[in-house]
Amino acid sequence: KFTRDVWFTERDENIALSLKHDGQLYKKESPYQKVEVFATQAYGNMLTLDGMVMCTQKDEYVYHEMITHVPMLSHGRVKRALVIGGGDGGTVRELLRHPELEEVVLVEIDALVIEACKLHLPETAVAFDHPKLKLLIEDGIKYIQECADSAFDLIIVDSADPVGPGEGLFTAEFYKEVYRCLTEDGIMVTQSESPRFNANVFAEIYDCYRGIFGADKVSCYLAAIPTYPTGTWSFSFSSKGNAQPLVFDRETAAAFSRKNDLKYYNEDIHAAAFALPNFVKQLLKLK
Ligand code: PUT
Repeated sequence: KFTRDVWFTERDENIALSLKHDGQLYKKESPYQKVEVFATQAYGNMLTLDGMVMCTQKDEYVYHEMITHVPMLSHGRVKRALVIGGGDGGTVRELLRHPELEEVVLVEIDALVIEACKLHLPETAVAFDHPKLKLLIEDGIKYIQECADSAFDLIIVDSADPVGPGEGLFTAEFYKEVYRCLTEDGIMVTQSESPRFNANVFAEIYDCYRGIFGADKVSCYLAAIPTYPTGTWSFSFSSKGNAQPLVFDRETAAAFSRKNDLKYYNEDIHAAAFALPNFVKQLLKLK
């Protein structure tokens, strides 16, 4: 019997990532971007924005556990957290596992991202009705400009890639506002692209964070995410005060990981994620 293979391909100028799929489950154009969901054979349903992979059912846990539990366990007393972007819901799902959090504000610009994920990635879009969550459909840049000083202990920039509506989330003006809105011991964490695939953007944004937070206050950590181009993905950890990513309670982290049956994060991964290969150190101009 003849069957035609159908592939989704995320393309750059000289590299591509392809996943075979059984069909497109969702396709709408919002004022900001093209929002699509494909039923991939290897990784389950997959959200893409303007042709770029945002998350898949089978590996989203890596990204969402690492962008949340590393800062939460490093700080230890986060009461108020802000997530900018993150309309798939995975980041707030993970944050809300921490009982010490009193409020999480999620600011997503595009209601269609939430709609697509509620329909087709129900495991990530699972916490939108949580009583501690305040969900706002608005521009994260405008929100942060109008946000009060020192309003949040943790700000997570869970952006798409730096094209389209995500572009403004990669500017010094934006990060200066984030700094202002953090409490004095607050932490900013961002997804900071791939040091292999997006080496120039990667190096530039770390220079930018250091200019705002101070050279010794910014760290990079890595995780293996198979459906992002090259599989090597990075996160930045910037501290306004004295919170340090490697000063955390290993027993608390281990117990948290066990209690929540996490699939990626544990106390060893937390520490090991900050060990950087030499090519990454060179990009970051570290010794
Ligand atoms: N928040 C999704 C990150 C995008 C990676 N390509």
